[in-house]
Amino acid sequence: MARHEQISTTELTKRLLRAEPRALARTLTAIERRSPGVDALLASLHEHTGNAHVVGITGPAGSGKSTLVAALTRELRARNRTVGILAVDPSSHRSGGAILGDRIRMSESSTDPGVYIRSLATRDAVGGLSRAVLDGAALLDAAGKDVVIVETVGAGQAEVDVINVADTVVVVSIPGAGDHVQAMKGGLLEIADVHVVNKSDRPGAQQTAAEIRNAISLSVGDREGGEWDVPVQQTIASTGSGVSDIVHQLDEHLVWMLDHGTRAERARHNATTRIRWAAEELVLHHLRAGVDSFDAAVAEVAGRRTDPVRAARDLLRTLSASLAEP
Ligand SMILES: Nc1nc2c(ncn2[C@@H]2O[C@H](COP(=O)(O)OP(=O)(O)OP(=O)(O)O)[C@@H](O)[C@H]2O)c(=O)[nH]1
Ligand SMILES: [Mg+2]
Repeated sequence: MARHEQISTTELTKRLLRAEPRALARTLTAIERRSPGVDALLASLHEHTGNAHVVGITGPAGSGKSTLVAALTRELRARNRTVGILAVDPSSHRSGGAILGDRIRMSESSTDPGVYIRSLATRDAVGGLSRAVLDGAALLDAAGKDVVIVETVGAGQAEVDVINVADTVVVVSIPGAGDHVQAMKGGLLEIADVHVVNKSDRPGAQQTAAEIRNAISLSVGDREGGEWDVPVQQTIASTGSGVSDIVHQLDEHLVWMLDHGTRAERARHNATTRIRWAAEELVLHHLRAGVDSFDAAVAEVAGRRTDPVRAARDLLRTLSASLAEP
């Protein structure tokens, strides 16, 4: 790496650790694009991570997630906690992040240096987005945010993957969405640490909350002692009603995880995922960069002069040789 680049990485790291908004914005863009140099930057930040409470908020489009995030942010700021927010927009044709930004901007948080908000989108495959979210959350963690909130529209497996980066997963439902409760089974229902029935100013909120409680007990069975008791909380995010209860439940969940070793378990899960992605990327990059040797291997295997496993081993051997270079 060139000397001036090294200096700028050090300087940028300092600014990031001070949570300077421009440095954060620049780095999040680099994370989205997976620009060269971003790995070195993240490497220098890694030792400063692991302190934030990462909260994932998911649920159907329009269920009030952004409104809830804005209300939660107000509650957290009232408790003097700093907040980083990533609004994930997998398709990028919607503007969830922008809407969330508007809500925050309309509120007191707009000029508050204790709040940093950014939407994340990437045209890459879902794995790419998950990785950007993990890296983005780590960045805001290193920047000293006490709570990092990730908002994502929950529809399928892709969102389950994205939200898995969180310490605490909040799933938002709305009244009268019986189909939604059905659809959650085998996915969001089980990964929720806190269920929220938002728009509880509408009819049927109590019934929806009861349906969710019922679905939880059916899927999990009778909880034995030592298991987190998933709360189902009704809120009206637009007025803030019930939101301080959510903050309380988030705190309780964090304490529970620390007491039960679950947080360390999630940290290991997180580390496993990140190592795998990094290794896969190195291998794929190597295979793409070495098109010639890859083509040669294809010819050898097709010509029955070698077999696929031996060819793969040979390719990986040259990879490890190239990694060993300074
Ligand atoms: N009646 C009622 N409306 C609400 C409540 N919370 C949010 N809304 C409204 O619901 C609409 C959608 O809110 P958002 O916060 O943008 O919902 P979202 O889930 O973030 O939407 P996407 O990010 O687009 O998926 C807005 O018009 C909000 O004002 C609530 O508790 N009650
Ligand atoms: Mg939204």
